Amino acid sequence: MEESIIIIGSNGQIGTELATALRLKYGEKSVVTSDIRQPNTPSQGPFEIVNVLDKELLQSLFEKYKPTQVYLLAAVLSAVGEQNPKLAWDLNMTGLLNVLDLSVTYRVDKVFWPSSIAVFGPHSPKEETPQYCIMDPSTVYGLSKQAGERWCEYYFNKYGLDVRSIRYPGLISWKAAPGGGTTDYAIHIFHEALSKGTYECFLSAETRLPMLYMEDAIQGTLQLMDAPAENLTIRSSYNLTGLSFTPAELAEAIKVHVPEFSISYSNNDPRQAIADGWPSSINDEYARKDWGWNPQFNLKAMTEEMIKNLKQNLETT
Ligand code: VAH
Repeated sequence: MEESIIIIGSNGQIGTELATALRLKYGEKSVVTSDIRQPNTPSQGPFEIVNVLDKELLQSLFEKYKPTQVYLLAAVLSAVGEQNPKLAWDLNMTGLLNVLDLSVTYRVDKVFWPSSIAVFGPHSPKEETPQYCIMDPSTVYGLSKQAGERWCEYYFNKYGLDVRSIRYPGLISWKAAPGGGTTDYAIHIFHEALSKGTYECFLSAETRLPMLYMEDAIQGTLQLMDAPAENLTIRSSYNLTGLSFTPAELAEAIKVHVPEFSISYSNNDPRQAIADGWPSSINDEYARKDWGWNPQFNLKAMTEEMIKNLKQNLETT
């Protein structure tokens, strides 16, 4: 059967690259991108303006395209969410419930919704954080993702909706700007290393966080969505990671390419407290076992890719 895919929140860091990957896989006309405003660059396929909180408008999209797959990526991330907690809760939760409801009504085959390692908190195991453990998130973003995971599992068990989810760690990419998260330093640092030769990091030198290069994240998302439903043992959200590093380690990796690069550290940024409540590393054994997760990019390979592509961008702009 011809796939009809809707991506909600396609202008963001994940959506930009997921749209390209899905259009490559299913054809440009089969993938409808949508967001609250027009994308910065012309869409390579059908695009719709939508607000995930406007259920009627959202329903008109489901009516028009009768989607077989829906990817809900619209969200307020950790740092921005702390500046506007009610908006973060409303958009992240009501948005998800609107999409889950409509996906049941329109018998959507598969739904994807991103969770985050932000669901863990200060009492979660810090190293190799397991799939199941104490989760006491301290940000609105984290608790909205924790609640969202429970709703996804509920809609699977109660309505048989095949909704699938990944707890993304910090995502590193060069194609689209990050969306106001705590791990954004690991992207800003590359831009500043190449443009200024120096970067003031808002996290401390030894703040170790789980991360993932975007190419791995996109491939992993497609792998999960292609996996036979009967293989999936997790219907809340899968732990996933590719690597873990500290700002000091990332700076050393960058210096291999930008020898003159220097890093300094501000010590009063509110994002430090957010990062301190998150895992340093993640155990993603369930993803490896259930659907063959196998990330390709380590710190060296990711740094090479980021520097190479950002340098090309600087030369062509
Ligand atoms: C954030 N980039 O920093 C997101 C992510 C694990 C971090 O969820 O909020």
